[in-house]
Amino acid sequence: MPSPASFKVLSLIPPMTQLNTPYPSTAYLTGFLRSRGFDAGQEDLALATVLALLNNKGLTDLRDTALTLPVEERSGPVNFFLDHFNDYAVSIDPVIAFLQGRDSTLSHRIAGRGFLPEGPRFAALDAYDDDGTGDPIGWAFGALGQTDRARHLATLYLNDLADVLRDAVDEGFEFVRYAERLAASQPSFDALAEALAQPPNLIDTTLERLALQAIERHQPTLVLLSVPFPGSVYAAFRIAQCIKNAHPKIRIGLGGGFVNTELRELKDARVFDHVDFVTFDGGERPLLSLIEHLQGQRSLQRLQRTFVRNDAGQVQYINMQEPDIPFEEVGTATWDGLPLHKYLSLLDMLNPMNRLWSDGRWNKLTVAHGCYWKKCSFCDVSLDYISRYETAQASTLVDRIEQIVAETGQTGFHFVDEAAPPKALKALAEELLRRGVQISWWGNIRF
Ligand code: B12
Ligand code: SF4
Repeated sequence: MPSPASFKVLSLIPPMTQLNTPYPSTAYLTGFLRSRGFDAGQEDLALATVLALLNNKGLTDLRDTALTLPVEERSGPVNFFLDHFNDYAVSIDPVIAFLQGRDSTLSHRIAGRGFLPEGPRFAALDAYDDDGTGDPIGWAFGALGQTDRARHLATLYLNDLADVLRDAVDEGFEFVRYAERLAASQPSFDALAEALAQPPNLIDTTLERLALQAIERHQPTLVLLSVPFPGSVYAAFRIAQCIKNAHPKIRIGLGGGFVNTELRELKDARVFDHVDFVTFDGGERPLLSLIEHLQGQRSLQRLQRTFVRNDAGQVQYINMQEPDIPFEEVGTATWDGLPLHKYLSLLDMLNPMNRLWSDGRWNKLTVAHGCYWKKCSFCDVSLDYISRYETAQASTLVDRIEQIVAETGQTGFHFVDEAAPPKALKALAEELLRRGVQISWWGNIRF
């Protein structure tokens, strides 16, 4: 076993994933490492970046950037923002507080439609028939659904600002993905390398500042960058780049759903200009071995599912067979260190099912590891996160649930299994009933 002493791990969520609740990988890795006695911390740089851009000072910087654009290159959203800048400047901090659940009575003013500047995104409301009432969204919210109505309007307002960031700063910016095109279905590292060689824009400098502040706070030996989606790859590399420049001794690992799916044939050594290790699949086993290695207790050749750049400058895959950490023993995810009261409950689409994606701070948890079904013809069922189906006892799961509720004070759970496993869910439901644990939960089934 690696000695936990003086080894500090910092797990980071790069922009963008989602804004209403943290993506769970750092919570899983941090909970696991702490269960093994390590000093582990985590930060959500996706939320932090958005909050740093969307406040009075951030919008002033955005206006200054937008004003540098030649007049003929300013898009509709940019012109609207510049024309109504003062309305944005006074409303942004209250709107963020409202969406964070800190100022609920603001809903009256927002829903009254006199408070927010209504940019191009509000045109979507014209698509609905108001039946002569003058209220095009009355059908969705009725007379009393004022908080939800205000949340929807505030979301349109933020979407207008996201469009300004896209048009004035970076064409790849969106709230749930960032520069996705640079990583999605890219045959090579060229597009990313080229983008990373560009001078940093307003979003990059904000992200870099926040990343370096996180490093100062945590003083890590090892940084783990988790990239679940193509829309968080570019920012992960920007973070790695600035950490390497400022703190060349810090080791950096890259992993997560995108890596597990898209980087299995990794050949381009330039990736290792920015990160030191790329690992696949369930992070627990590779991470323990990696830490042992960095502490001088394990040779490089005895790592699991890890790509490195060897002394000859070539990409080398190392995978010494060793059993994975069973799902029963991965510990309980922890949200400690993440600013749970700062997430934004957005109401993007007027569809009761879709609102679950972006509204509310759900605790994310897996009921099992892998997929119980493994029969879809289009699916690569050889991947570990699908093929290795492992359950935990219902009592272990409910222990985890109780611990998470005690830690976060919140009782909503999103079960993020690839495909919700009916048998395990039934056992879980029975154990919840037996203990009288009151939670709300939802998950995804696959047709
Ligand atoms: C639940 C889920 C969703 C949900 C919730 C998303 C969310 N924001 O939380 C919904 C349905 C909304 C969704 C949407 C999308 N998803 Co999705 N989703 C999943 C799913 C099934 C589980 C994710 C999860 O929470 N896992 C639990 C966590 C704890 O696991 P994990 O992140 O993999 O972390 C573990 C390891 O990877 C590793 N690890 C992670 N980071 C690191 C870092 C280091 C350094 C190390 C050592 C290890 C490590 O350790 C962790 C613990 O073992 C995965 C498939 C899967 N089974 O993983 C797809 C998956 C992540 N999604 C995927 C995609 C593409 C998307 C979308 C982009 C689809 C789209 N085109 O819109 C969107 C993006 C949405 C967004 N911006 O939030 C892909 C990503 C891979 C790829 N092709 O790039 C996956 C892998 C599915 C697939 N095979 O296609 N998704
Ligand atoms: S349910 Fe999902 S993970 Fe399971 S086999 Fe089908 S596509 Fe693959």
